[in-house]
Amino acid sequence: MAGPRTEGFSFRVLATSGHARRTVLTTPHGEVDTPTFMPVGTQGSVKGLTPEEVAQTGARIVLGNTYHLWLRPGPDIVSKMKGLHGFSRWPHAMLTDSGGFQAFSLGANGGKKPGESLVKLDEQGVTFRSHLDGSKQHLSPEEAVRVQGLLGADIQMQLDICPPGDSPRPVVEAAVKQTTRWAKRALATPRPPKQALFGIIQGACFADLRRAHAEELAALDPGFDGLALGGFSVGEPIPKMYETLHEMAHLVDPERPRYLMGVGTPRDLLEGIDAGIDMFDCVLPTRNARNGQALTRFGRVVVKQARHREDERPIDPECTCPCCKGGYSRAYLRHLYIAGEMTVLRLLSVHNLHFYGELVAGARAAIQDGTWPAYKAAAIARMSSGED
Ligand code: PRF
Ligand code: ZN
Repeated sequence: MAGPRTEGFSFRVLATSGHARRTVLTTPHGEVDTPTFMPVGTQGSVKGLTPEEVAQTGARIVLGNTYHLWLRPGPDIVSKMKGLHGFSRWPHAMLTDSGGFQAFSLGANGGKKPGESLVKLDEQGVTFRSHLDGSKQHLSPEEAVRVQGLLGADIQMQLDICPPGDSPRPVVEAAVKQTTRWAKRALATPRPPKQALFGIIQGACFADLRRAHAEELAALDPGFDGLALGGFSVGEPIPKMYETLHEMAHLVDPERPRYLMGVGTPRDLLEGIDAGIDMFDCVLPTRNARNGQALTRFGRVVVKQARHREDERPIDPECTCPCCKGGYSRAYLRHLYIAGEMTVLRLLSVHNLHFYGELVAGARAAIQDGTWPAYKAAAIARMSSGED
């Protein structure tokens, strides 16, 4: 078996319930209790919030994006400013995504002429045009490690290939093989000490490809510090994602953290945890907040709706977040939203991240005290009750 890997990191499983796990991931910037949710700070900031506000939602690890920070302000500036931790003043753990996935989704809009083919893939890496100024950029597995080294997060992700959710099997097989070749190159590239590296399993909804890829990546030596599942929530039917997760996530090396990338809704988190996932990230809670949507134990509250015009209740009377506990009424939040005041976007972001934080904290407690199946069932039933 591949031995323990990066200095400053350790991983312990404290309790299990079925495939669900309660674990602790130790990083140079503190311990992360899992299952955990990582708020997304794409450009070095969780949109609208200060690091203190993010930490108050219960988050102890956030995600940054290599793609964005590489293009602006550039890794050399971030490095000179004491890395992403020093630059952004986030004191807890941090992970950066490798950039390939964002190059595919954003670089696709970076060209000067509409319809121009903008993202090119070859053995070396990904060539794309910056969505900021159209300039040509190239990202290789080695460059992704180098840039993430300068950014200095606790955890790096390898460069990978994420095919669209409806890709035929041969396309997915090619993406898996390419991702393995890049995994080896990423592991062979020197990186700063005390910086972990996670591998990424692809394979879309072909459970057999996923299982084989998980084994192949887990067998690499020197090994990855964690294994992620990429390529989910990219257009495939949601029940298919759940089915595939349940068929393979628990088979990913149990001695390493398992991270489901870019997923998802509260229901997705519950299903992912049940399948054996430890870590999640998604823009959904913060992006929906900025679109005026609060996520609650009872489902969504769309703040701009006329039915909230004279509603004195907070978003969720039982929520302990600064927005709900602070007594801000739905009527006031609706007014702010319609008037275009940014305060409401901050308040809803705080509420949504707090809700996600409570959801995973509740899952941790339930796994530990043996009530996980009941916790999951009750949370799902409540969310779909539509009651508010
Ligand atoms: N790969 C990487 N980042 C990602 C994904 C992926 O497949 C996804 C897919 N849900 C989100 N973010 N590197
Ligand atoms: Zn709240």
